Amino acid sequence: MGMQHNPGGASEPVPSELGGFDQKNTMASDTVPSSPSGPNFQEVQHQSMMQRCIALARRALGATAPNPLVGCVIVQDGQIVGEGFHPKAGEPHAEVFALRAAGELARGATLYVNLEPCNHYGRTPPCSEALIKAGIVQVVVGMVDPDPRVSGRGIAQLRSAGVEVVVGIEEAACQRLNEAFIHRVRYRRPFGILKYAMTLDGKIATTSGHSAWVTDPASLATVHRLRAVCDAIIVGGNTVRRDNPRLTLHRDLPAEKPARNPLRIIMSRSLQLPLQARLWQTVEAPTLVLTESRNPEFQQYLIQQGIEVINFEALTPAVVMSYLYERGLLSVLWECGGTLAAPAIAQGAVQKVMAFIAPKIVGGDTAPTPVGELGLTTMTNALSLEQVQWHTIGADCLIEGYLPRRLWEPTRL
Ligand code: AOF
Ligand code: ZN
Repeated sequence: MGMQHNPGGASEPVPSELGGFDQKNTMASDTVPSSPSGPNFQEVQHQSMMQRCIALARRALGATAPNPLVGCVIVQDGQIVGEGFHPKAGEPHAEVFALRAAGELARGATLYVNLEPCNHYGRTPPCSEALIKAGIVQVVVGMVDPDPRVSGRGIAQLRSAGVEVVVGIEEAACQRLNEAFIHRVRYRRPFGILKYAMTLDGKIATTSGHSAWVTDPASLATVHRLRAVCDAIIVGGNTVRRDNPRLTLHRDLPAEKPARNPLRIIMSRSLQLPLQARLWQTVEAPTLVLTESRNPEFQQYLIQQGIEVINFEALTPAVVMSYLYERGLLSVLWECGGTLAAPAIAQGAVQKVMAFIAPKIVGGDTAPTPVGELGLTTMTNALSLEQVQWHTIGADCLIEGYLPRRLWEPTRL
């Protein structure tokens, strides 16, 4: 006891999305609220420690696929005696790291974890049993695990062993942290984000195709941070031909947070792609080309440069998302132009939209726009985003929101 009460230490994520995608990347309170004065003391402590679990979990953002982001804190007599997070699939779960750190001090302690402890033998043994064995007497859980292998059974086992279990602390924040994992488990697809940058008059490039840069450097830095927390970026052949992008994080990330480049994916039916392109350099990040064109010479040319090529009968956004689910991806960032963005939306490959808007006007009747033909003829049919948030980034504005579920949720029979 005697530690400083600091419930406000929890960070306000800005912008908040995708695993609590966090611009400031600050750490939540590392102290347990002190002085048990008033009836809300315990609730404040629970919330504060759960926020700390979330902050710990975020340290592995972008590295855990197909597994969730999980952080864990163990508290004994008002002191944090152990904590940990899940670093990547195949490594121990967050609870195991926290138990190791706490050692004998776990006996009689309370354990906080943002996701229900597992109760199955997967890549690692069940955490519920480890908690019981270590003598944990109370477990505070952020949310029930949507994974059907667990889904309530971890909690039930703890309770049947006499452990007190509290469920649902900071539940909305825990769900947002793992929105990609929840989507993946529930719908057997990765979580899709469509990101684009446009001018105030709705153009993503000039009529001649020039697009560097629509937004200001602060927005670009935000995009790079977003890339770092996604498992893959998808573009179409047009983007490669017109923009010759690198799709990496470049150099603007802090040295203590080394860049983790996601898989760069090009969807190209025709395989009419340039011989020289920045995406063919795979030293910084891997490149995957998805196609339906049997062009053995060009495919061979790509493979020789370390690029993976996968052939499909019919290459569509829906088929690609199903394939990427099988590959174990949690989240996919669509950074394509309007021609690919439209079918991606129509086929349910996009759950969230992040639109950067720069206060610039470029005009041009034929200048490209972010979303191509959707077949909508009346404004009443427009796709209205839900849970919309606005952020200002320098002079730009970022609008983020979720596409209506009816677009992507499979209809139940
Ligand atoms: C994690 N990290 O800290 C917790 C998880 O294949 P496994 O054995 O790693 O099991 C993965 C499942 O374990 C995952 O889908 C989730 O249901 C549960 N909890 N997973 O990766 C953790 N606590
Ligand atoms: Zn576990």
